[in-house]
This record gives sequence, C-alpha cells and structure tokens, in this order.
Amino acid sequence: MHHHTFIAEHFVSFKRVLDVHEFGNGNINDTYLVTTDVDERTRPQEKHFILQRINTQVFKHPYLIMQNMRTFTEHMRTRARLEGHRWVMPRVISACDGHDFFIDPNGNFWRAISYVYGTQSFETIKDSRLAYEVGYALGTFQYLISDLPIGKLADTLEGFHIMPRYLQGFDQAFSHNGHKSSAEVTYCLKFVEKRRELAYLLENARERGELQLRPVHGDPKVNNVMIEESTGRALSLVDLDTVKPGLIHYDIGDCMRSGCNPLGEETENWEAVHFDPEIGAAILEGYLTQARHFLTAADYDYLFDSIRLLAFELGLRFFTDYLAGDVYFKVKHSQHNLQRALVQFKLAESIEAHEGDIRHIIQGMVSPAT
Ligand code: GN1
Ligand code: MG
Repeated sequence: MHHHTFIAEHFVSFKRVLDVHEFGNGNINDTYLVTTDVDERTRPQEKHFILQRINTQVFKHPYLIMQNMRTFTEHMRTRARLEGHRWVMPRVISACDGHDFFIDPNGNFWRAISYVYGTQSFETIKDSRLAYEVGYALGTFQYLISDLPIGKLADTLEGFHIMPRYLQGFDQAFSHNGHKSSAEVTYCLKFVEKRRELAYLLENARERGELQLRPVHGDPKVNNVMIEESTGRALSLVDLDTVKPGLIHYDIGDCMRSGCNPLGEETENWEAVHFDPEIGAAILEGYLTQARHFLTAADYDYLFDSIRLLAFELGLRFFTDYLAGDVYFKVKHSQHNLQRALVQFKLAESIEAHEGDIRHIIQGMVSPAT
C-alpha cells in the first residue's frame, strides 16, 4: 500500500481510500487531497478530505492547534447558523482511535480536515468580483469569531506577525551570514535599513492600548479563500493553524499584500511586481461590509500602515530565511527565498508609491460621500 494511503486510512471507517495526491502549495505543512469511495451523490461532503502533515519544527504544539480548531470552528459554525450567514467551517476529522491526529511510525504528526465541497481557490485575483469576495471572506471570518474571548485560544505560533521580533531575527541571521552578497542582497539590505522604524508601528499602538488583541486568522491569503463554483461567492476561509489572538491588522494587511499583487508572490519577474489599487478597493469594500460592525476608529487609522507593513514583514521573513539557509519556508531552489523577498519588497515600494490613493480609498469608505 502506498505510504500516504496507509496514513489516510487511519481517518476513514466504513469507506475506502481511492487516491491521495499533493494539494495546493503550502510553504510550511505538507497537504494532500484524499478521495474516498463514498457515493458523491448521496454524501458529497465525504467524497474528499484534506490530509496534512504538520511541520512540527514550526508548530511546536500541534495538539494545541487541534484543540483551538475544535473550539473556534464550533463557535463560528453556531454563530453563522444563528445569524443566517452562508458560511462553512471545515470540520476536524477524528482518527479511528478517536484522537484528533495520527502519529506515524516515524513520529510525524498527521491530521485530517473536511474539504469544503463544491469550492475552489485561486492563486491571484483577476477581477474585482473575486476581490470583493476575498475581502468579504476575511470580514465574515473575523466577524464570526469576534465574540470568542481570546482567552479561549492558545497561542499556536509564538511571535507570529510580531514585526520587532522578525527584525531581531533578521539582525541575527545577518550577523551570522554576512558573506552572502549580490546586487539583489544589497538592494534588500538597503530596503530594510530604510524602514526599520516601521517595524514598531503596530506593536507600539497595541502597547499604548490604541489597538486591541482579538481572535484573528493569521494567514488570509487569496488561495485560502474557498469560492463556491456554482455561484462565485466566498463560502469559507481555510488554513486555520494560525488562528489565535492578534491584531486584525495582520489579517487585512496580509490579505491585501496577497490579493493586490496580480503577478502573485511566486513570480520570478520581481521587477514588474506592483500593487493594484482597484483590486485593493474591491477587497476593502467586501471586507468592510462585515468588519464595519466591529472596527474602531483607531482600527481604521492603522489600515494603510498595516498594508504596507505586512508586505515588508513577509519580505523580511523570506530574506531572513534566505540568509539563515532556508530553515523555515520550503524552497525549490537556492535563490527561492531571495526571489520571494524581492517580490514583497517591490510590492511594499509600490504600496508606498500609492499611499495617497490607498488612504483616499480608505477615507472614502469610513465616511462615504452622501
Ligand atoms: C506560509 O504555508 P502557507 O503558505 O500557508 C506562512 C505565512 C505566509 C505564507 C506566504 C505559519 O503560509 O505566514 O504569509 O507562507 N505561514 C506560517 O505564502 O509561517
Ligand atoms: Mg498557511
């Protein structure tokens, strides 16, 4: 029996595994789509499920992830039902022994989650309609989880999105790996040097009490939004390992840096990378239909900064990993993390160049002209 079929079989009873193949292109965990032999017409939700090997170098407490997932998916599913939202939360699928996971003979941590039936996802945004849905998905997610007390969520990834910590990590990696040099590396170093103070912007606002911790998604990039094939509407936001207390700005910044980059974060053509303000406006519009119910005036004040900061942050994380020898993100070649860093830094530059437009768009949405 194929190794992955053997693993998948631990999550099915009364049905057989027909196929397991790699799915998506996550940078951390290994993800597979499993196909079972159930009759698609009678039990469509069970035809496929997602099987994942959690990267325990990154996620040191996978049990907490599963515990969190039970807590907030349950909470959000109930709220969605009570308030009549068309929304689907993926379900944790127990292993046959009743646990939320399966540890294979090599010590790998595996878990299974339901696949949101009849949906697909996209790597980049081609039109405003999809952009609106992506924003709507993030707003709905944040809304449905907004009344869950943060004390109920464990911290699944310490320091995640805490920009001053990434800056520290960068300084360390740089001092140990100062030998890597090229025109691109020099560009990246200068880029970071010029923007060091930005790193403290959101965390200082949080320390001053202007911004509050809330439950956030942590990784709302475009390809985590599940779009219903028959309607084109967003039905779910998946990839839930980083749901934990944080600033909603991490989410909106991440969603915008991902959605408004038409070339995508994996392009080799980094010099052509740019921010598309029209897509940005549509994402924000969809987002605010839901988020306006819980955003404060201070939250709006930091929206622009968060868009700029999250592109900078991800670029810095990729660049640091490049300097450190690719210890965090999966890479396909030795320059991969450098290339990814350049993409995010170019994007951040474009966001800076569009600062006026973006602030104008946000302003127009806070106090719409009547
Ligand atoms: C990682 O593995 P994936 O693609 O879901 C990363 C995110 C980055 C993203 C960039 C836990 O997510 O923070 O935005 O790559 N996740 C973690 O593609 O570090
Ligand atoms: Mg992810």
